Amino acid sequence: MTKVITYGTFDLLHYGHIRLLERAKVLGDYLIVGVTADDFDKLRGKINVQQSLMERLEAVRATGIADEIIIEEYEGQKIDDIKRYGIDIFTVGSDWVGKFDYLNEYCKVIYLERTQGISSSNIRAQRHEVKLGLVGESGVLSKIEKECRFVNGLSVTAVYAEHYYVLPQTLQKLYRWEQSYPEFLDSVEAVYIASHPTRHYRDIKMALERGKHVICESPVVLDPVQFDELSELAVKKGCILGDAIKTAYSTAYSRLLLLVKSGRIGKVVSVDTTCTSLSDIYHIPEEKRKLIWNSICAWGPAALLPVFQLLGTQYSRKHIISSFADKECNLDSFTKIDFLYPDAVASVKVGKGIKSEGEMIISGTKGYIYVPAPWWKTDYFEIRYENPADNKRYFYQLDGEGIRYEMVSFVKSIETQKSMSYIDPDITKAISGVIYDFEKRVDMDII
Ligand code: C2G
Repeated sequence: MTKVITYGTFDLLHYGHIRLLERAKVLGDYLIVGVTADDFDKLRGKINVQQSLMERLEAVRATGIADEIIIEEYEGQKIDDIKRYGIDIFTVGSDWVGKFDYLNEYCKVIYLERTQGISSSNIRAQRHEVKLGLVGESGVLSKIEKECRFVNGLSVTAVYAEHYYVLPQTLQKLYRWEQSYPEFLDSVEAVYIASHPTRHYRDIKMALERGKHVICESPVVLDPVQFDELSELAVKKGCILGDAIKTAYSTAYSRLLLLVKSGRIGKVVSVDTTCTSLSDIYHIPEEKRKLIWNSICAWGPAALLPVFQLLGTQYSRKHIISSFADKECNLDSFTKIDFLYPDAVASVKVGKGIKSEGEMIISGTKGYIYVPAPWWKTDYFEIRYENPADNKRYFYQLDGEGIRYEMVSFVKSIETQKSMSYIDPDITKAISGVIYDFEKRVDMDII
């Protein structure tokens, strides 16, 4: 019996795929089809895959062509599979000519002519393109605009800023100075809000009232009551309201969470995170202080995310300790927050007026996870045990700091009308609650 194997993503299965499978089948007597797992596709740069692994598996199975279907999950799996299944022929479309010649060492390699005129990305590109507007003056907007170029189904068409002169150069061409915010909103279908946190509530509310989908830099709002109000408005309007903490969308970070939750380090007893970016926060001209994001807003959401995702938002007590560059403007140069849970503790340190080691350490009863600086945009982490020989290292490619994955998630939520799942709304609300208490000086000491 001649056994043939082929692999693919098979997203939005089309006749090009089916012709490939049919011709692969007649190369032998038994055809195995390897369908790529979501993470493996992400790792090899295919971030716009529209269908889930289950949907793609089902589509291939429904063709009735494959005798067996497996999942391709890691680099190098093809060699394992060829040996494990006793494969005689590996085949793939001619767009891969030369890429798999190394498999000739294990079996015969045949490249089949690719079917011209159809591809999953063409099908995806024919989908409706969501017109995205960028709001605010933050430098992150340049990264958003650049990363959106990798995202199918989304295009940045306009920018709105209260202070045109601070807009990054690359965005000024999208700025229409004569346009009011309502007129800007009417020209787009969705907005990415990165205005100053004190403006988020107003900017989000106006967008939702006009039926626009929203993803907003965290903290989404500075008062948890406002978050409840905006969440209800989003549901009423059938709009998405997403929290844009990029860390949540990085593969390494999300895999790290899964490993911790699966008990790999035992019970989590302590979560420690530090995020700093030293800037000259003490000499900012008076008139510009309102434009600056203070330390707790700039870094608090990222630093708090793992605490709330691993220990929950129902802490027993917290203690905020802050040092201020300008108390009246709420401009903290350094803030440390300690949390006490019934059976765990957490500590976050953030600062734009200090420099420290931006690492994360998650301590457990069997071992701990160490994420080196900058942990919040990491592609690497270690699980460490008492016996160093048991330590394990993990690397997951991270393109664009996680922003493109965040925007793919946003577009998918808009298309499916399912809320974004990476950050639980309760966590978004808890983050705004901590910042609310910071501003009201609740549970706080000042140094
Ligand atoms: N294909 C084709 N004609 C098309 C489109 C795709 O013959 N118009 C072939 C591809 O060459 C591939 C298979 O159909 O052999 C699946 O294509 P994709 O789903 O795009 O996946 P791809 O990443 O190309 O799969 O590691 C090998 C890769 O996984 C190959």
